Amino acid sequence: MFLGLDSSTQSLKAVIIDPMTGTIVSRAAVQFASDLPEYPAAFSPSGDPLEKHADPRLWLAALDLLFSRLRDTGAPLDRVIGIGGSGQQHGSVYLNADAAAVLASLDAGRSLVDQITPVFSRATSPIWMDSSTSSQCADLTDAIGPLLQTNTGSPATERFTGPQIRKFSQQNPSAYAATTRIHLVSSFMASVLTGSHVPIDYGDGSGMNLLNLHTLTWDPDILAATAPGLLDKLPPAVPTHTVVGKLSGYFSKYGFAPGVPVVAWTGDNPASLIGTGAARPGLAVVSLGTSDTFFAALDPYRIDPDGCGHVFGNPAGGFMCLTCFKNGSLARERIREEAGVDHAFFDVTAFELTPAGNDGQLALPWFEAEITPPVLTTGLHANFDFTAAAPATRIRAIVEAQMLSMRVHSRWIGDFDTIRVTGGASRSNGILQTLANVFQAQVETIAVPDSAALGAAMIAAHVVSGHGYDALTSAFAPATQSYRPGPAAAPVYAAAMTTYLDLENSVHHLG
Ligand code: XUL
Repeated sequence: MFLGLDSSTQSLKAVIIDPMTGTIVSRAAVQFASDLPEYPAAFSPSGDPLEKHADPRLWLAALDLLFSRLRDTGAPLDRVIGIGGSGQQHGSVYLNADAAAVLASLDAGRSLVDQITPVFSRATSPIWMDSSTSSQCADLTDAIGPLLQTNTGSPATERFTGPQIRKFSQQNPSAYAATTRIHLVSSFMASVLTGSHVPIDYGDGSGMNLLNLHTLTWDPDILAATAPGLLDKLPPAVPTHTVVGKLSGYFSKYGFAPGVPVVAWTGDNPASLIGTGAARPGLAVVSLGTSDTFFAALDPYRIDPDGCGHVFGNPAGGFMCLTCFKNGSLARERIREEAGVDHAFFDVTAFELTPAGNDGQLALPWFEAEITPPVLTTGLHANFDFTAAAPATRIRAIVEAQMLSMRVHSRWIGDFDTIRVTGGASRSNGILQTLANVFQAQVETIAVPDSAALGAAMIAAHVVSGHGYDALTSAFAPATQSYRPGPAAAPVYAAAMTTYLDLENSVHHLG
């Protein structure tokens, strides 16, 4: 059996799969807001609303809590023979010179938080929701020019780890100097599991603006422009298909067998590429989570001419492309709550009460600074009187604008006949039918909503025991429902696209 973990923005999830029987044996989750409210998951240490950090003790406490829940509910942890994982992308963890010794001698009688807290050289971890590094991005663009995007797959990007490291090194040079190891959330979690500093995989490493995707090594010129002495602080970069260590004896208390291999952790989106069965080019995936993302395997390597999309390593080899929309499910939830309606109304009824195209009424819910397109002016931007409109009209205006934005900003990747959808909002018939109509593509849902944790378990099964991805996909990620595009909707959304672009451009001007 194989364990997949996903340390995301709002939760830590576990999935245990048994490829011999094709069954999901156990699932468990720790919800950060309700289970561990003492450790904030997204806050601003300085008060700047563009800054978003997490308390890294959260991830340690969540790991102990998740494993104790799995043990207490009788999950067969003793039969796990490989562990994989994924983390929210771009977030970084800063450790001092004592970290290696502390990780290597974890005492099962004490908690991870107690033991590891003293080795953080930075008390907080910037996460992917942070957009406070515009000036560091400008520095990197000035220093490296277009080669930054050509080589790393992304232009200088606020939430990416390189600009975040630069900001830390400028604002707190002594704490930066005391930092001997900088991990991503993914490699940090894998380091805790193995009790040693482990490498960063290409999938998540490409979300740093530091990894040269042509050489698959840290780019010396970009590192030099980012922060002093950075190479010595970074773990090596390796393919995702690498066993990075064995499970630390600390975790025996939860019932694990000794020495279980731990496979390199990757980013949540690269893991979802595997977990949705989209490792090969041809299928696109829309993940409707805290952020909405659109991604697909990419062959050959190419970059977004508009500079909004990214290229990451594909865990199965080669590359994937991704476009990220920050205002995803949290924005939808806020609109639903403000409208005073339940999920059934939001997911279904609102779409029955309103026509496709919403009579041209669109609204962009950019309550947080948006990533795609990059807009720092927060707020709701509508082309009609939003507050006076009926709840159903407001809901369709938001969902259609989100889907049209996805269509516009993923055009560089190409057209797809089939899109697979994952994440919490993939339960909404209204959203799925709208997606099918806007893209004029078949939309499929899959059996498991937590596709990142599933993908991590599939990666572990592939690397440790040689299970093929095709067989794993048919067993664990079959399509369960499909939505066909309505041909009558094609001209409606072709016209809506123009209306959408007018709205987006008008907000950009506020910019
Ligand atoms: C991707 C991104 C987000 C996070 C969410 O670039 O920033 O999707 O990975 O966890």
